Amino acid sequence: MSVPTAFPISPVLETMDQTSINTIRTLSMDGVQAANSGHPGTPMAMAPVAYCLWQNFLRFDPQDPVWPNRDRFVLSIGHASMLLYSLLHLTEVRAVSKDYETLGEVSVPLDAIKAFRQLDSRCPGHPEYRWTSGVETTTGPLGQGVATSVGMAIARQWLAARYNRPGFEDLFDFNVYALCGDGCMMEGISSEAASLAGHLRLSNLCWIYDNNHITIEGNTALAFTEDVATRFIGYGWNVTRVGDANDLDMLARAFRTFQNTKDRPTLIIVDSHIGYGAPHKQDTSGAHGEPLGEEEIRLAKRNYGWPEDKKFYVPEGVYDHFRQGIGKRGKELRDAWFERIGEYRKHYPGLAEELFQMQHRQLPEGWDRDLPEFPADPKGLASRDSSAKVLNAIAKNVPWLIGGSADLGPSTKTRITLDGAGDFSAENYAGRNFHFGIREHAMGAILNGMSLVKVRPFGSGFFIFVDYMRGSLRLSALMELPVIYVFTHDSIGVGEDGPTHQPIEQLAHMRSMPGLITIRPADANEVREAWRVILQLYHEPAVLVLTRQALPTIDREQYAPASGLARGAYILADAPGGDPEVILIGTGSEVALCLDAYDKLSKEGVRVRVVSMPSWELFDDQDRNYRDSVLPPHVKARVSVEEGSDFGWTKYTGSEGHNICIESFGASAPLRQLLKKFGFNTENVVAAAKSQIARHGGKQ
Ligand SMILES: Cc1ncc(C[n+]2csc(CCOP(=O)(O)OP(=O)(O)O)c2C)c(N)n1
Ligand SMILES: [Mg+2]
Repeated sequence: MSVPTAFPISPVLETMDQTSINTIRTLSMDGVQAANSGHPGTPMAMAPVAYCLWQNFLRFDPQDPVWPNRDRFVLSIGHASMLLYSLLHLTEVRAVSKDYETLGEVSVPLDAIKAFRQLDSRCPGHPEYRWTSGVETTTGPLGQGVATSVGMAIARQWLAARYNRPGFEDLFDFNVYALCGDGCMMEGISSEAASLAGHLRLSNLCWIYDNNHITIEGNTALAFTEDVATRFIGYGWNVTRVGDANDLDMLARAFRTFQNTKDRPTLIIVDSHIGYGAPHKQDTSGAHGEPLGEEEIRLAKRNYGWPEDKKFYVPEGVYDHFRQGIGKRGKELRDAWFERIGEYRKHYPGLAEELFQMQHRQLPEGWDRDLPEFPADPKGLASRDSSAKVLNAIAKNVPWLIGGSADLGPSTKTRITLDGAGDFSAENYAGRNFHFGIREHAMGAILNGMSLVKVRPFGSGFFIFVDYMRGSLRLSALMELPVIYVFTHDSIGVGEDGPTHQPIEQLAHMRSMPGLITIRPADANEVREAWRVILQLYHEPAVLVLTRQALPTIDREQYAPASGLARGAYILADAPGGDPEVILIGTGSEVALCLDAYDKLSKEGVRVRVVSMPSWELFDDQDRNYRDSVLPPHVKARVSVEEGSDFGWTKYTGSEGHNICIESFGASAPLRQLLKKFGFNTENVVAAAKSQIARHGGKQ
């Protein structure tokens, strides 16, 4: 643990560069100290890097932090949040409303920094998108930020390919910078994302790696000795080094190298000293996760040539210095861009309108006009197949609906087959079909990044592999991004592939996540309605859960229309007079089974209601009257039928209800055998219904 003998001693503050850097450092230290929690060391070390980038390179207008062609800055080391908050404060970034209006006030006032990590402060523990204007994406789970930055870079390439036109070649030319650390580098998601970024030759992407050799447990020698540079060269990246985080000239050179590299992403490896300037904590994990302490702060400030007793001190001229740098440059670029977009609108009114709608998360007029109707058909089709038809009908009218799969497109049927849709690749950034490779976790984060740039992305895979992407999916929900996840092979219905491929607890898992809408449609027409709902989501990601096997297309003349899906659950078939003695509740492939049982029971004179319940979340959102009309509280005899865990079902069936479910892992066998083994047959549903009626005292 070497502590440099000489710190930059500057009794008179040397230059505005140095003063600004030290302001970032000391604000960060003071914020963490006041909160008595947080991570001071990395902001202290990386302040010059962030300063150099923001002040000299970033094309970002603090007055309008949502300008579409701004460069993106992602703080993948979310624990170093004070670094970002200091920058947002010093550059006087303005707050933006949920409707994308720039408000007059600043996003991060000094009081917010003083209230770092306190309830309702604009400076929460980790940067939160939507909560603090200027935060481009929520970070904290290491690796997510860098992976998300790949999605942003991809979306920019796609926007450029579609919307940049002769005379407007630079309409979209923004760069994406992400600051990461050892933790991000160790997380597998960064490898997945970097591999894809290299493959796609995303030259607008720059990761800056804080190579400080320190993580929480101590020196990285404990667990991380790989050669990161060689690894990234292997991915096809341009790799450059800056041997000293304080060397502004070398940093500037590295950023210029990035800007001049036109055929691949760039990794800048920066050697830094965590806790720079703190005499007892520098280069130790002690600088990572706890406040420095009053005395250490005093000594560090002395080393910086800073007034030792001043807290949250912003020397005169610092705000103005930032105004003259990033502020002036950003505003000029932003204003010029809006002038250009006015011109663009004259030349390309259609494209300009698309951009406007996309950037405001609106849908084009008539977006749903080609949605198919599916005729009743006892043989039916798999919901993945009906979904393919619906997806394509929408993709025809929503040009920025783009996405793909983690190497399972032929199985998930998510290919956009329209003429000219094409494949997104390094040679064709205009393609609408994406190949994420077998990288589910990164796919989720990349979808988030794409959504943050406001295209409408979808990603697909086998439902079981949602386990591989939970971290990024959770961030979709936390950030309230309308990302679309299409998951097929949704149950033991996959048959022979066996328990490794048969989801059991995944539905419960999805339903337990706040802010996520999960829909498991029962037939082709419910699939259409599911997509209709999903496209109109504004603040929620959706998980569409589909079958591999065929599902009968329900006769909607006989039973209720599929539009009931929008309310989450609806009465599909009812007892005479709407007065059931037992309710069967099914989802997805099990709804047909409920209808069979309904037929049988009705013939025996039992008064049955069948409720199709494709989405718990949509149902829970309905008013009490509606919910009670579907599941009348006095009807206690209830049976749920779902090929998965019963976890949570008692919410609808009551503790005295019956849940036909699967409480173990599945098994490898043809579906017919599995249905028998796990009891998914009409006899079982009928028997459960009768025993429920008996249990609850017969006719009710
Ligand atoms: C996925 C994930 N795992 C664990 C953590 C907890 N954590 C926060 S910071 C950190 C160490 C990070 O080390 P590094 O990235 O080198 O940052 P530095 O300490 O150098 O700032 C860990 C393990 C986390 N935030 N995210
Ligand atoms: Mg580190």
